[in-house]
Amino acid sequence: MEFVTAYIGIGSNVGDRLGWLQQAVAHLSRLPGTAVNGVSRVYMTEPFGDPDQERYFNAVVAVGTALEPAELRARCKAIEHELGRPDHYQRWSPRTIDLDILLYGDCCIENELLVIPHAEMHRRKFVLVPLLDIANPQHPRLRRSIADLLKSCDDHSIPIRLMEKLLIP
Ligand code: PH2
Ligand code: MG
Ligand code: MG
Repeated sequence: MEFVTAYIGIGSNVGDRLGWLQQAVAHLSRLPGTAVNGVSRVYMTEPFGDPDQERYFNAVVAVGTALEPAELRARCKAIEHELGRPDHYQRWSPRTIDLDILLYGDCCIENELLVIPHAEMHRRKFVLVPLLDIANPQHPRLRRSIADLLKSCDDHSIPIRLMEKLLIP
């Protein structure tokens, strides 16, 4: 079986934010053909897009997976569903849990269902900062490292470190 390293951004700004992140990691670790190989620190971040809501807790998870990108995305959606998130959310609305595939190996995919690398990841400190905790991969479309993207990122918010490690229940 071929395993690919994928990075998944997780975020929550409703209810027990840390608890949702922990549950998301636990669910990811139970996916078939998938191992959690790294988890970033947890950060508290300003809500991007709509400042008038609770601050987010954000982290990034590295997985080694034999799941194809579309299957991994479907599994992430199922985890969101399992953790009480409704199917349809308005853009920028608060959320109990959000799982976004950021990178999937060196793959560049763009279709109606799936955009990998995540289209906005290079513009968001709440993604770049935790991702850099665990790895500094090359962005396969922009052909720049995560550290390099962070240097020129025009998001000037400052993610606040909350925890050194996300404890997996
Ligand atoms: N997710 C969003 C919109 N805005 N802001 C922060 N700080 N963190 C997020 O995870 C986030 C956001 C949509 O998914
Ligand atoms: Mg998101
Ligand atoms: Mg999402």
